[in-house]
Amino acid sequence: MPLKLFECDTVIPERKRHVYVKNVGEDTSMFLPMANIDTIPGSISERGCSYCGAKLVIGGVLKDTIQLIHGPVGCAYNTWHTKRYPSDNDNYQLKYVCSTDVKEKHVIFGAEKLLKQNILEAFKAFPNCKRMIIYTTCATALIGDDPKAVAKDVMKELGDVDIFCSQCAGFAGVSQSKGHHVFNIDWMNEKVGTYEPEITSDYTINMIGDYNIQGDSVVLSDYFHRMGIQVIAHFTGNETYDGLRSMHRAQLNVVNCARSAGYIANELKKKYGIPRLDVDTWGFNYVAESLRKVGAFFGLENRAEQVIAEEYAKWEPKLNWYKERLKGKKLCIWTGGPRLWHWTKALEDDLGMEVVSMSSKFGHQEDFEKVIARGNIGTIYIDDGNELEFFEVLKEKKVDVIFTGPRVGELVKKLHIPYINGHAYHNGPYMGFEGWVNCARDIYNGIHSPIWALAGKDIRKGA
Ligand code: CFM
Repeated sequence: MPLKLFECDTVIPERKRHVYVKNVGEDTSMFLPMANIDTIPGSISERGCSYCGAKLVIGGVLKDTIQLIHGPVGCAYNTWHTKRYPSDNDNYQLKYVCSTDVKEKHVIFGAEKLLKQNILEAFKAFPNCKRMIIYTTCATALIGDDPKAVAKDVMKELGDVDIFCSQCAGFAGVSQSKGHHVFNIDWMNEKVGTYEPEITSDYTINMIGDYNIQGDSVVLSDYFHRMGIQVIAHFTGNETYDGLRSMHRAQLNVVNCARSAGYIANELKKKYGIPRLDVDTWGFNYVAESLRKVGAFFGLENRAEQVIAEEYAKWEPKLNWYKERLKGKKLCIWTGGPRLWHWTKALEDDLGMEVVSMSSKFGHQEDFEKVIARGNIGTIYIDDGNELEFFEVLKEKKVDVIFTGPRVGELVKKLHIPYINGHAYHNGPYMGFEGWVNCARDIYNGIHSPIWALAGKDIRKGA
């Protein structure tokens, strides 16, 4: 079945099956864009590499763990201070990253000796850290280094340390999505079940697929705490290495980002029989629904209602102030994948806005199923979008604001269109009730910034 295409000049034939416009009365499952396949050479993709998915998204968030990148020093750049996931222990993970600084001679003669020396040096430099993740990169994977053997050797030698090896080189898959997958499965197979947590409540969950972007995890944890629920492990926001080893002890897996962490939830179900409950953690309606679902699982409906009532009383008037002013504004969501389907209805129902285009860097077809089911007629859906296609969307649609990362964001700013950082946020957290008010405030401030009056030319008005 051919896709209903977005007819524009710059969608080249090879890209046509990656773009879709939803029409009235269509069985959208027939028209899913191609996804999770190689980027076409020459397309200026926004994707990250597979190593980035393992390190920058998942493992790098852990707050008590030495992060050792085994590769050329450049691979460590994209880890240092480029993501905003704070922790309650003075942000160790945002300050330090270690690299083995592999050079040409190591590529020729092997880098395992260098790795061992670096592991020992790092443990010496951070004597309070007894946990480490080693990441292979393209160079050290290609030369066939065996970090697991080296790690085993060091664990035996030092006795009191634990090391996990993330073996997912940049080239391992078509995007960061592969890195999520490999990290999930390897962690499950090697580390889950090796540590026993202290159980303090009759109700226990793992919160899976939330990375504490600007404090998101803290907001969610507070709701669960007020409902009397213990979060055994947060995968991986504000979490410790040993916390993640304890995931087998929870009664329920609550999954937010199904793309990056659905795998581990599925494995926990298979191996330990822990059920999986998917939720949405952005937007008033969704968060209330999610708390109700978790409450219903444990028979804690009343406590869920109490938290929801308290939060509505506190935050709804503020949200309404913004809603009145944002009603009818048009926006695009151009992020990784899940945020498209998490956000589109939350922005429309809670804030009265209209989403006119969504582009996903690495979402799979199951993400597009959800995106298109929740999205509007006439909206332009793109897989792995590139700059030319983004420009084309902006020509076609009058857009007031765009959720995207700084790369595309800085580009659209030159066209005098405000952007909200859809990855690391502007002034988050964005999750939960207070978070959605923060998000509304950032959108409002972006659209109403006095800079637009001074900037003159505005392509949206054709001036
Ligand atoms: Fe999940 Fe994420 Fe996302 Fe993601 Fe990402 Fe991200 Fe994202 Mo940027 S884990 S898939 S790989 S919700 S970093 S915190 S914002 S692209 S939509």
